[in-house]
Amino acid sequence: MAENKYNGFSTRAIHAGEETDRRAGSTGDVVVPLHLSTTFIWDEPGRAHSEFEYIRSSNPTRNAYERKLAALEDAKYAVAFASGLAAENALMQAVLRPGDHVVAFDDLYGGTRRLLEEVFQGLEVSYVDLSDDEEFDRAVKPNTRLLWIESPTNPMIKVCDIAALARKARTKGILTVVDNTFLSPYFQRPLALGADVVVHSSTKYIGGHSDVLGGALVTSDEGLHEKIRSIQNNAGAVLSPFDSYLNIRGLKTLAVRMERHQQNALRIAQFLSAHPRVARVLYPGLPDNPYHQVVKRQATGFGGMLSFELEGSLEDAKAFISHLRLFSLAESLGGMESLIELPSLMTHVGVDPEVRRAIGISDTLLRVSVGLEDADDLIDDLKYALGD
Ligand code: P1T
Repeated sequence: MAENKYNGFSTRAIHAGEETDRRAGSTGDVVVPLHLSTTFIWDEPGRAHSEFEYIRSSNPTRNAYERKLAALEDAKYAVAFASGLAAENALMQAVLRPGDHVVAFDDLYGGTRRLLEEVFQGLEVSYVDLSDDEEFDRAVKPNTRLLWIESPTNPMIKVCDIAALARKARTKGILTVVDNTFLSPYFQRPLALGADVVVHSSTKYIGGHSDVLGGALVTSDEGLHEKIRSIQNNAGAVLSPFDSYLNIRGLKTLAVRMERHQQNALRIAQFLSAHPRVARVLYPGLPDNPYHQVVKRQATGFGGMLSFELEGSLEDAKAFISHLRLFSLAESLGGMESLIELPSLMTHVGVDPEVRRAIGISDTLLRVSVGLEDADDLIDDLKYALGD
């Protein structure tokens, strides 16, 4: 299903999945059209006119988006869902049964934890620091079915050795899933590192403009793909045609956006590292970051997400935020505009305070989604809010 005839990432991002129909009588669209029809005619009962019957099962715009995303992850199949969590939910339904055990990175998006704990009751979940892959060996049990990785993690920007973990999991018959939201397929392709499935919240870098909610599951495992496709169709959390259209549009500029996100993030990380009011900066692009080498090995870039800890108290962190003029205080990430948030009171407020503390999410930890503005303006804004 994925088209492999183009080698370069941007060439594939722009062309894969939506070749122009040059047959006589076709309109010759250069851009895949937005198909809104919910239903399609049949020539006679039992004989549909085309491969399309009903929008939930299949839609030309969504199919084109799925083909493009699969091509970018070097995968055979991609399935597009209405949100990242809808995609995660479908994957859990496809592979997990009550009594199964999951090993997950201890630092995960809060919503993923809620799904594992509150929606899928009857699971056993061990949250461990997978940046040390021996923690995985210690956590595995006879009933372990799934290894759930985010790398880098949200919000502590920790990294694990995906290939080493996937190899260990495979020898034990455990499926490896990697949430690739933070680096996107431009910087990291987990299937090539041995993972079985990739999860995306396409709400972030894939959409890229903070205006479309979506998620996806990407795999080259045909059996798993069939199960996921069946759940998508039967449970119904599909991505709409318009949102598919927007994601196609987003993917075309992914490479140039990710490069600029990264350039800006590095400038900001360097600035913050040298500032006396900043206790520590978590960004693997800094050469002294503990994950710098592993990211260099398994990815082609460090991305646009960073976190940092201010010296002082929660009140100091709130005062700092209140003086920012360019960074918006908001959840989510991956859009054009720079965002900042306080995980302990925002994205991760639902995580048990004890667990938060153990992971390192302190009251003054700030997470930044570095946008595409001019780095000098972003740094000026930080300087002002830091009181320089
Ligand atoms: O919001 P949704 O599209 O359902 O995706 C959930 C999700 C999954 N995985 C990761 C790594 C995520 O960061 C998210 C959503 N995260 C935020 C909204 C946030 O501010 O971190």
